[in-house]
Amino acid sequence: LTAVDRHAPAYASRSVQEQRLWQRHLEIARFGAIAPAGVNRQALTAEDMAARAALVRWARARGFSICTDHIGNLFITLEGTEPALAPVLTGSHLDTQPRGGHFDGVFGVLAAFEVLEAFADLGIKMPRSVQAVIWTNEEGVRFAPGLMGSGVYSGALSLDQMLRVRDADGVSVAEALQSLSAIVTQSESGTQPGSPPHAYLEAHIEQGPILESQGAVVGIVTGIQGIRLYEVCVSGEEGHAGTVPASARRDALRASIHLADQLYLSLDDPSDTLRFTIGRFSVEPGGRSTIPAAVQFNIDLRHPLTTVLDDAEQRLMAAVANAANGRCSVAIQRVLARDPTLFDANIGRMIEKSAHRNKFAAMSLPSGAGHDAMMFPPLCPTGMIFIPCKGGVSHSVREAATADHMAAGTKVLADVIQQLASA
Ligand code: HGY
Ligand code: MN
Ligand code: MN
Repeated sequence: LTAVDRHAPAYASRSVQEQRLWQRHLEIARFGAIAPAGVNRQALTAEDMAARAALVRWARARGFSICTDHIGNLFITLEGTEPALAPVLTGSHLDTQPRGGHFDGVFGVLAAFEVLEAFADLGIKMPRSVQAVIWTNEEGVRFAPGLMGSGVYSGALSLDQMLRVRDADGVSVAEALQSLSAIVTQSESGTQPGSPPHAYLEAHIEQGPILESQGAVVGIVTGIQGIRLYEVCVSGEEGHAGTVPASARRDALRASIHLADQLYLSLDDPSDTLRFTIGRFSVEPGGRSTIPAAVQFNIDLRHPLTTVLDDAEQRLMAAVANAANGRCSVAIQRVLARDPTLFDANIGRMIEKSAHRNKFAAMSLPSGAGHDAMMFPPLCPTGMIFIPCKGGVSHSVREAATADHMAAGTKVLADVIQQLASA
């Protein structure tokens, strides 16, 4: 085949191997697997490191170069013929929710790696390097906030501040990162070239029911709704459950339940488009006969419009200020705020054309879920490719997707990347 043929847009997609992709998926699924289904592979734990180590082994076997940056993002590179050109980045995350599924994040990482393998199998060399990326701590379960690795990479979050974040056992991100050096030797690690990528693409399961209900295989993602994450701390005073009268109690749990109830009421949205979630609610010291001294809980707020998020934030802050007038003190910290993001229309068209060429039913849709991709529109043209997941279920052990849909999403990813890296 001539060089032109090799760069024929449909060329790369023909060399994506569904079975290889599915086998790698089954291998990664072992790291952090929980019985009888699902996975718990939280950021920078031994399970996360084991999954990263598998990717590094596979990358070394293919002769791809590997490096990390100071927040532990892992970059696997297929060198281009003109290394001075900004690379095309594609990837996602390996960390999961505590009772997560085997596809959220993983599919995007494995699709990115399969694309590198497909190019390498055919000896395709494009001007731009292509980097498959594993972003650190997208989920924000062990360490808050999520989107940490991509947030630091894109400059939206401070590296120093994130390195100091501690988990529930007091382990910092910096300490947890130390075990990464056993996987990627020092010579391979180091910060990435400062220049922004030429483009960023992410393949992901939809985590919603639209594609499946419409019979579509490929989702052309138009953008992601805005997201704001907060941490709330209510402080009271511990005491003996049997001796302290109600009139003298500073019961942090009672104050927190009242505040949470006020938040559910004031953030109720008749149009059901505002998404308000409290996912974690921890009580200290946690003795059955001790009056709670402190309660920590998170707030996850999302909506397609910034004006609605601003208004909701005002209502949220008013409820917190009102609760702070009680016997307990209340502190709230906004740990992440990302406006609604729009993806690149040109990349959207490339995704649509590839799906059409490969005869995959495709449709455009917005993303309700957050992704590392939301960090990139300020830096470079950005796009996402969705595939369906069963019943739209995600962040659950019931999450499921199929090998043929994974291969379809990966073929489209390969096509679009080949065009972007050849430009
Ligand atoms: O929370 C999210 O939207 C992402 O799945 N972590
Ligand atoms: Mn995800
Ligand atoms: Mn997720």
